[in-house]
Amino acid sequence: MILNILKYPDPFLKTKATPVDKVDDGIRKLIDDMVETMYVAKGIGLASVQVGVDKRVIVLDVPGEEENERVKGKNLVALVNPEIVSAEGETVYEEGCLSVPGFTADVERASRLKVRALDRDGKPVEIKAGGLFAIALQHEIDHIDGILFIDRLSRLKREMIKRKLKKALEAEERAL
Ligand code: QAP
Ligand code: CO
Repeated sequence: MILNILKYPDPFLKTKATPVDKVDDGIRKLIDDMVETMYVAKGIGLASVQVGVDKRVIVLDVPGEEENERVKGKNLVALVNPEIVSAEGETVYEEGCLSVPGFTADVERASRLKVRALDRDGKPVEIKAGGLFAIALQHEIDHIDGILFIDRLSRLKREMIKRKLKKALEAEERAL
């Protein structure tokens, strides 16, 4: 089932989501729906808060280094209750977000990290990440803490993007 993706400035995007206490069939259905929604929207990551669900679940499908050898679904990861246990280094990447459509901005993040989580069977997993995968993990974990990439920009840049987004939204409403 394809889910509706909430767009900024929807106040639900500020939700600090609740941990999942049991990975059951309901959570697995949520994961499947989120994956389907992410692919339809042509995203590389999606968090439960973006589809209006107050649970700590993220899905990612970040292209590998060897683009040519990539098989669809090969890089698919679904994590429940993800936690960053260590982070090091610094990197800057021009990020976008399905909840902030049409906008990108440079965001500074850690370049390498270790994440602990539960997989779709409720089994504990530990992931070591670098490159774009590490950036995407931090972006999605931010979402389940109610943080958008625009919240990590300088005040000036953030206000500029917010103003443009509001204008685009008003133009959309006028067209209806
Ligand atoms: C998060 O972002 C991310 O504006 C995933 O018009 C971002 O999938 C991880 C998208 C950067 C790592 C680096 C955005 C699609 C998709 C748009 C996305 C748009 C269409 C964003
Ligand atoms: Co996002």
